Amino acid sequence: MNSTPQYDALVIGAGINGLYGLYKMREAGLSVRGLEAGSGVGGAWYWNRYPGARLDSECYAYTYHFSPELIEEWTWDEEFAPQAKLEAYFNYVADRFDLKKDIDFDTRVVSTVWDEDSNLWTVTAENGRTYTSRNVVAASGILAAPLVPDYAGFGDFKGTVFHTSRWPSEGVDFKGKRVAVIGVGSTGIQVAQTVAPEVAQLTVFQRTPNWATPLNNYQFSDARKMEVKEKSDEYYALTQSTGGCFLVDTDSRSTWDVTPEEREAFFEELYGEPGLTFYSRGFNDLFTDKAANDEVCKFLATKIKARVKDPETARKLTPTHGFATKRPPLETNYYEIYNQDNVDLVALPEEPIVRFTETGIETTDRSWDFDIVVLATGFDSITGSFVRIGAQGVDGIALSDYWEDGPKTYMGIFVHNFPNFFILGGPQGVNGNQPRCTEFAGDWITTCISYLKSEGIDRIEATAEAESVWVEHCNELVNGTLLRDAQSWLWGSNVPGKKRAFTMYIAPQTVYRDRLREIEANGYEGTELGDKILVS
Ligand code: NA7
Repeated sequence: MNSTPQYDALVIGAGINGLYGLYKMREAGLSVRGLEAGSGVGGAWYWNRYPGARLDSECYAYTYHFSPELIEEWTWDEEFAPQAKLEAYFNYVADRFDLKKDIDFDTRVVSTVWDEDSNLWTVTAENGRTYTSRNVVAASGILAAPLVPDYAGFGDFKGTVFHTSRWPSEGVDFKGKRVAVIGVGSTGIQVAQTVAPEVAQLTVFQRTPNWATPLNNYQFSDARKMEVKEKSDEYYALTQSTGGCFLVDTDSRSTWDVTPEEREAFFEELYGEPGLTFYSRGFNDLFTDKAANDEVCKFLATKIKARVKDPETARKLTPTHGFATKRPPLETNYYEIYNQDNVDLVALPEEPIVRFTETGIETTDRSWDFDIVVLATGFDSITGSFVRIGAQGVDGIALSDYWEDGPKTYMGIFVHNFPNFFILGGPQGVNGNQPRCTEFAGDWITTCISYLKSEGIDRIEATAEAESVWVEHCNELVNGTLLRDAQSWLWGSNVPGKKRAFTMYIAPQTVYRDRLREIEANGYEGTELGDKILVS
């Protein structure tokens, strides 16, 4: 193979992470091309256009901080932006920095093959386009590979079925329709609470109830619109100081440092605050002390009982797992929809789906006719989209096989056996408020690739030892918390047949960033740097 690549780097994915990576690498003078399966930019905010799709992190703390001009020019209207506003934002960014000319859209990568002789990747898309590159930056997203359950009779249903992350851009008319929503994660809850007022009948199929807390969104006054721009540096500094890159951090007190009355008052205060505050500003033992976590659950169970009139429905809606051991959804009047006569809840563990029929769905106890079935069933999370790009590393080893027992990475960026393959926003690395976490990782990867190029080094690979130490560290961290017993997509337990393995790094991002700085300062310790000279 000719060892002169077309590109220094190919960035797979033009979502939040990929767009940023592309921008940074181009600014650094690298030749770089973006490959995107969709027809537009925005990633999650391009694909997830279902009714009610909305951010649950504060938008001004979630989006990019790299350009003061961008912050000045763009105006947020409310605390938690809806999908259309976010898609518009990412288009604005892409146009403002002229990124689209460097992206191939409608280009779903299906094969990414390493050649050991030339130290190059050959990347092939479903549409037949082929590229060669010295480096691949996989930014395909942790919630990007949709999970569609395999129900008996699924193909017989004559109504319309949509997975929430493959939503038609022209929208769907729910008015007066008989609708099923399967799944009650963040997405299912957003869909159900949004369509409930207009449908003829809504039936929500729930496998596991979740602890949803109020989003408490609010519209910005003109003064507030200006304030979020003016304070952007202050907000940014906050996101860089907290564990999850959110605006708030864990309370310094334990649950037991306060009286029961003070505790109740604190929970009540958090319940009235916007967004993920309830868990990101909770007591410091929320994730380590079961009894402490139980106190939160008791408080939230009381709220469900108070908001849902039918005690049996309230019981079904009340989870048994610890608060935030699964990612907690945010809601707006979600619990109240069950007080409507035309809304039903089906608890699947008590009444499983038997089959789809031509006209609807049958459970063990009942059957319904539906016009529309919404699959809010989530994703082959964290690893799914990375495996689906068909990466084959040294000696043709497939990433899907290498990760069969769970993801193995060094710092969530490198994978042993996969030289010059960088993950931006994947397993075992960045975790929390994604854009704010990945900005640092994107800068770091850009510096690394630029360094390799300037030094004429054409190969970098994590050592097996560094990788196994990191994987072990990630596992140790989770084993010290209540997350260790969770049934959640963080463990892959939502995907039938997927081996249970923890996929994330859960120490504070401040610690993560320090470690990356250290690795860079020590000449990329934990990796082997090749000594071949680049052919120019
Ligand atoms: P989630 O959070 O994975 O939620 C998916 C939901 O679908 C969840 O309630 C699942 O139940 C349910 N599910 C999955 N498979 C089935 C089958 N076969 N039958 C019935 N129910 C099923 O995905 P979301 O899209 O809601 O949210 C993803 C993230 O996006 C979210 O956390 C935020 O970070 C934003 P389970 O709980 O697995 O029993």
